[in-house]
Amino acid sequence: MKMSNLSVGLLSLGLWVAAAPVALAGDAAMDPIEKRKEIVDAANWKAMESVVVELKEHSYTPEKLVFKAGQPYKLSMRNVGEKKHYFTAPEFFKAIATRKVQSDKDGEIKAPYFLALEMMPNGGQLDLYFVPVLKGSYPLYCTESDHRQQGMEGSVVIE
Ligand SMILES: [Cu+2]
Repeated sequence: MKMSNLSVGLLSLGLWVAAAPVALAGDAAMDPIEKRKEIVDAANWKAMESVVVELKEHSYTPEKLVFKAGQPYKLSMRNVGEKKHYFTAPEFFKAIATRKVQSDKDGEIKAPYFLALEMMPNGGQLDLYFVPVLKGSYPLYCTESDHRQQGMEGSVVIE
């Protein structure tokens, strides 16, 4: 009885070890939320780097954001324009472990991931705290009105 339990235990362990590298290399959308929480909890937030992106009619500055996988970041998104603007980047949001989004005045939201963030005109700002996980280049665009057609798009790269 004990031998058989041991065998089953070793077999399970063997399967888990074999499966782990596959899971790490897997698709972002398939990563369990618990894994993202572990990444956020394990990150050294004292070594966090701050990056600012400004939104206005009709552009992102800079239009290409580059982050290093595994490095914790605060990305401050500032709307310096006179219309509202979106930071829409669903594939990027799926490729990161999100800690929270914070507004200095209004509080913070903790969620496993976002699809789009909207900043109000004339100084609206949201800060995204995250750890980049999956390397790649992801599209960024504004879903407000015809802004994307007017050229309001960019990219977010994790390297
Ligand atoms: Cu816009």
